[in-house]
Amino acid sequence: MENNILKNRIQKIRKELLKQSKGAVLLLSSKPEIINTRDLTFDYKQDTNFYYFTGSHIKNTLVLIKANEDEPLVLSPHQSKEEILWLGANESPKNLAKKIGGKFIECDLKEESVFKYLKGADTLFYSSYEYSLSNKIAKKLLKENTSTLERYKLPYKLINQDFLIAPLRQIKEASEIENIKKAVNITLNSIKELENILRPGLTELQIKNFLENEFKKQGALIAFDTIVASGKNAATLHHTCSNKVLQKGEMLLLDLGAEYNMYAADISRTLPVSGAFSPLQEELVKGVKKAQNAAIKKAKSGITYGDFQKAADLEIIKLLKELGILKGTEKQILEKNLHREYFPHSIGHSLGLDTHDTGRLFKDTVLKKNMVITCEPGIYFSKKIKNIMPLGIRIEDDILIGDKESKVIG
Ligand SMILES: [Mn+2]
Repeated sequence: MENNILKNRIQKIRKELLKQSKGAVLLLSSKPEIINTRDLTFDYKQDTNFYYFTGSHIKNTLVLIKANEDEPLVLSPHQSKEEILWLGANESPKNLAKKIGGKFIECDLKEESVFKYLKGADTLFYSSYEYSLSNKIAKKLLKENTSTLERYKLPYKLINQDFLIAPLRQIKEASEIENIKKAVNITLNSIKELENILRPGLTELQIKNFLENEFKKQGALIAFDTIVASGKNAATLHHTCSNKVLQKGEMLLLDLGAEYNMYAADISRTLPVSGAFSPLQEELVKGVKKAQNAAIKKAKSGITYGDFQKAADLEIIKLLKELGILKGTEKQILEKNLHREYFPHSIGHSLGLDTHDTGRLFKDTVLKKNMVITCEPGIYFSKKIKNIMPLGIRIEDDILIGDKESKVIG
């Protein structure tokens, strides 16, 4: 990543820190490795707030950005020869400091050692990730009473850093949009490849492996565990992929995303296992697609997330009425939320370095230019209703909010 982009972000966040207090400090920490079993760890993905300001995959490192100091501090311990032999040389913290216009300080990262660099600060923006060093330091401070902290000139106001950073991360820069676009296109290509081989007799797990292998062939990673659900399994929103064999006439629900340069895609499709939908399946899929189109058409800068959701809700309600499942006026159904039984999740979320990106969308959140969000209406029947066998349909695309309209990415 270009150094200027990083330096720019750091200066922007310093301005936000200054609005809080001259003594405000943002404490970013690299993600600790998490043990899976015994001495083996899970796949490593850098803490996304840390990455946003450093563009670095370095481990065991803290970065302190202070409101009243130009240069961020990079604190990192000495790496022993043995550590380097087993784990490779940590990306040099000295280079990282240079890259972001900061100062490198060798530090064992013990809490008391870090406190030295927090002296004089009154407000600490810490990481909400409980295993992170940033969070542990905040917890240690929280154990002390305010007067003790004031006496030792340590931060006594502790705030979750997401509140500070999310508004910045929610508005995507050009390079970020490019990365998301690449992730989306890799995901869509993989689905196309699957369509060429999709047939009854395959298992859900075989399909999951096929799709995830396609991501890797195209140079991407997997943003989140791929959901492959066929037939009635699709009525379970986060179905765990199984050895179930796909049957003729069933539908297949996919929810998947490639990760490219740390950025995620998040796409869902509902496909006919045998190549063509039945008339009833087609009616349902078209209804969900209509809901998606209505929401996409509504989405633009200045519109609330609530209105974006409502546009999709109204179409899903129309469909449920046509099917004879719900009765009453659209207004009544909407007010009583009767359609939620069949469309129980929200219409979308922010997308970026995290699949569920920082910056939660609430009913009254106003959409802004260059936000990237998902648009994913669905309809689910967990038991037979009328002539509909248990099934689930979800269609999800990623959209870029503009001033006058939103655009589907990909
Ligand atoms: Mn999603």
